[in-house]
Amino acid sequence: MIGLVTKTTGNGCIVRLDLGEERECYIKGNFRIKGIRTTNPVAVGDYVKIEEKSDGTNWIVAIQPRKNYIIRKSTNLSKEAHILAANIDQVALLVTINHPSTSTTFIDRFLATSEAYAVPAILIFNKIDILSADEKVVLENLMELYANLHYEVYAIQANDTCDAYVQELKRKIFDGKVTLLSGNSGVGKSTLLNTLFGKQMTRTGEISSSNNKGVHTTTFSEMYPLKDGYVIDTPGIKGFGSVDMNEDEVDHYFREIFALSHNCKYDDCKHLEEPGCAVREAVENQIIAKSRFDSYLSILGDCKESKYR
Ligand SMILES: Nc1nc2c(ncn2[C@@H]2O[C@H](COP(=O)(O)OP(=O)(O)OP(=O)(O)O)[C@@H](O)[C@H]2O)c(=O)[nH]1
Ligand SMILES: [Mg+2]
Ligand SMILES: [Zn+2]
Repeated sequence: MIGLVTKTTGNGCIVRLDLGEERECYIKGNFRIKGIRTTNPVAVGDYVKIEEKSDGTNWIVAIQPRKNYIIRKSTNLSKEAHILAANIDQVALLVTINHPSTSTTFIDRFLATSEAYAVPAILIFNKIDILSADEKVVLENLMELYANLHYEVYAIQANDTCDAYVQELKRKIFDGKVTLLSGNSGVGKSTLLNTLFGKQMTRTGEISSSNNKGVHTTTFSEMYPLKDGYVIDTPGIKGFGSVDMNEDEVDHYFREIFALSHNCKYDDCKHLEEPGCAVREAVENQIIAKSRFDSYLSILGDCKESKYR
């Protein structure tokens, strides 16, 4: 039997069969990906072959080849990675200007990673109902910045069941696709999921008043079937470890930087100190946003660091 992994638990997973029947399965054997150590061999979104034993237990015996997968590297030096999900069509990144505040570095790292995986990203600004006047200006500027880079951008109130944009997401953007919801803890991923389904599918949590951050309410990825398509709720992430990017390919994943890099004097320009750098000139002339260039530099810095580690 072939089924779809919709949830991973401590030592097994839930597998959904063709007709919607769900079975709890154990994992048999070693399915690790060559070259990277992962904490979970089987991920939400995987298509797997299962076998039922005579004692009634179900076992995953094989994983179908993955179209793609998104990993999160652990921040310590162990180099272990966690597969957030497999076989996804698009990622929806939820961000908030405040309560909690999402940094532009985080947004840009996420977008760069999705470019590297060639998975389309949608940027959703949430909690627009609780923005101050100043924060609204920040919102407008950021929406304009990313829309100009040709990202699909939305501003929503996830806990409002009547929000027109939430309904649009449901009808036009999420239907017929496998969408991964991602973002920092507390930005409202689970809230959006509940609103999309019109009922409480999963638990949501408060924002800590002491540090203005989420409290990691969702702890495992889980996939929920829409009329046609799936939405995957994931635990909040702090950082999104870049895939192993080479120093000289980081600029490929920043659309506007890549476009201008062809005008740099040197083919292998990294846009640091090189003479005749069209990218730095564009930053100075505010054609490229300083925040984007800073994010580029921060990923480049990481590449250097891991090279000497
Ligand atoms: N005012 C306001 N509050 C919201 C909105 N969306 C979510 N919240 C609140 O924000 C808090 C956190 O929401 P969650 O949905 O649990 O956040 P999450 O992203 O799933 O967090 P983790 O599971 O920890 O990663 C809850 O108290 C929600 O009610 C919104 O649009 N406006
Ligand atoms: Mg959650
Ligand atoms: Zn350059």
